Amino acid sequence: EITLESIRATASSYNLVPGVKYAYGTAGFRCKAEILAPAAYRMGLLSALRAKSAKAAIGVMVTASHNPPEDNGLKVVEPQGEMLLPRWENYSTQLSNTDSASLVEALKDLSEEVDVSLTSARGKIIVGRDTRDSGPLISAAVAAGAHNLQCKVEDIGVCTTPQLHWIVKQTNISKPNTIEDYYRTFSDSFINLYGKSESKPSIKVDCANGVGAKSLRSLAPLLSDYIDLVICNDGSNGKLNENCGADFVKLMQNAPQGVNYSENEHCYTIDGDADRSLFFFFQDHKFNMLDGDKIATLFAGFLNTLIHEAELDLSLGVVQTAYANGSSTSYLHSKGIPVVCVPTGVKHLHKKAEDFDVGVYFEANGHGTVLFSDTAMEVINKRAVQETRKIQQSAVTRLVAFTKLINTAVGDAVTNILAIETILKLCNLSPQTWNNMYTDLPYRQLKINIRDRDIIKTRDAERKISSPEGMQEKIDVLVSDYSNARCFVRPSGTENCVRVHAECATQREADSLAMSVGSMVF
Ligand code: 16G
Ligand code: ZN
Repeated sequence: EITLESIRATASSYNLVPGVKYAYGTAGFRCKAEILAPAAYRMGLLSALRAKSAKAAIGVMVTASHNPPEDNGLKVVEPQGEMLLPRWENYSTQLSNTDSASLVEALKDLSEEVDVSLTSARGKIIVGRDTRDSGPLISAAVAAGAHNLQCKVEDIGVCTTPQLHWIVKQTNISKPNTIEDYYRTFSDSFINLYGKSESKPSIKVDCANGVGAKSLRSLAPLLSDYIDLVICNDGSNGKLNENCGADFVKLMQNAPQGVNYSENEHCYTIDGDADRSLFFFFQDHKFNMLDGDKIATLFAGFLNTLIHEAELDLSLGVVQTAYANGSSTSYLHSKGIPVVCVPTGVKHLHKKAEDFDVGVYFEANGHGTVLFSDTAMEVINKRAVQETRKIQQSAVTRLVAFTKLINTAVGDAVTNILAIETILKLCNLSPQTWNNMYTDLPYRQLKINIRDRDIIKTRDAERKISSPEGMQEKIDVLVSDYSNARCFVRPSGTENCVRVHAECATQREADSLAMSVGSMVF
C-alpha cells in the first residue's frame, strides 16, 4: 500500500533520539524543541487516526506555554475543543516512543484497537502554533505524519491555544470558524454587554512577549470606541516569558517587567500561549494580584446574582484544585455556592464543571472558564424571549450576552479579560472592592527535586498522600502546630519534582510549615 510505503520513507527522517523517552503529560508533550520533531511526526500520524475515528476535525497545538523559548510542546484537541481523551493519551505516549522501523506495525495494531481503517478518508487536523522559532518545523513534522495517512491538514499558523480550541469546536458544529470570526464574535459580544462609558478606560496587558500580543493587537481596533487596550511585552523587545507573564507573576508574587503602571489602573498578565490570565493593580505603590480564585469568585458571584434575579432554576457551582486559597473556598461557601475540588490540570476541572448547569472552573494560576450545559442554554435563551417583567428580563438578557463572551472550549486569557472588565463595569466594582471581597491566606510553595517523584501517590484530589505509608500522618502532626493551616505534597505533572504547598494565618508560619514538611518528606 502506498500509505504504508510513504510512512517507511518519511519516518526515516524522524528517527527517535537515543535516550529520549516521551510522555504525554498534563499539558501534552513538553521538552527542548530540538528533540521534539520525532514525537511531533508520530503525533501527526496519531492525530490523523484520531480524526478518522472521530470522523471530525481534531486540533494540534504546538506550544510550550510558560516554559522558556528554547522549549516546545504539543497537545491534541478533541472535536468539541476539549483535551485529548485519556485512552488516546496512552496511545500517544506509546506511539511517540515507537522506533521508525516498527511504526507501520504499531499503526496497524492501533487502527485495529480503535477499530478504524488507516485509509479512511474522514476527518482532518487543524494545526496551530505559538510564536516560538521552532514552531514551523514542529508543525511541519505534524503535517508530514498526517499526510502519510492521507489526512487533510489545515495549518492556521500562529495563534493562541484557546483560539485553536475554539476553531476546532466551531468547525465541528458547522459555525463560523476562522480567526477573523473569533475576533468578530468576541468583540461584538463584548461591545453588546459592556456598552459605552463616559471616559474610555485604558487597560494594560503584559503579553509575556508571546502570541497573546498578536491576538490583542487584532482586537484593539475593534474595541477602540470602548476601551484602550495597551499591549505591553509584545515580543518586540524582550524574550518570551522572561521576567514577565502570568507564571512569573504568580510565582514571584510580584509585577512583571515592562509594564509602566499608574495607580489603580487595571492590569493583566497572561502566559506564553494566552490560556491563562491574572489581574493586578497598584495602590499606594503596593502590588496587588488577583489570581484565578479571585476571578472564579467574581464570575460565580456575578452569574449567581443574575440567575437569582432572573428566577431561573439552574445549578451553579465552582470547581477548584487543592491550590485554591482557603479564603476563596470559605467565601464561596458563605454565599451558598457549592465548591468541588479536583486534581490539578485543566481536563479534570473542565470535566467536573460539566456536572453543573453553570460550571465555573479556575485554577489559582489563572487557567479557567465557565461552562453552560445544553439545558442551561435552552432555559436561558427561551426565557430571554418570553420574560416580560423588567428586573427578570434585564438579568436574563445579561446572562445571554455573557454566555457569548465566554470561550467555553477552554480557558482563554483574552476573552476572560473582556469578561472581567465587563463584570467590573456592570457591577461598578473598583479593583479594591473586588480584591477586598475576601483576603487571601498567606501561602508558600516549594519545589523539591527528587530522583523518583512517582514514589509519592496522592488521594482526595491531591490533598492527601496515600503512599509512602505514614507520610500523611507525619504531615498532619506538623500542620497541627500551626493556626488555620493546610499543607499538601504532590508530584508535579510537568517537571521531575515534588511540590509542597502550605497555607497559614501568617506568611511566616506558611514559610515555616512548608520548610518543615519539605525537609520531613525528603
Ligand atoms: C499544566 C496544566 C495546568 C496545571 C499545571 C500544573 C493544562 C492545560 N495545563 O500546565 O493546568 O496547573 O500543569 O503543573 O492542563 P504541575 O503538575 O507541574 O504542578
Ligand atoms: Zn498556557
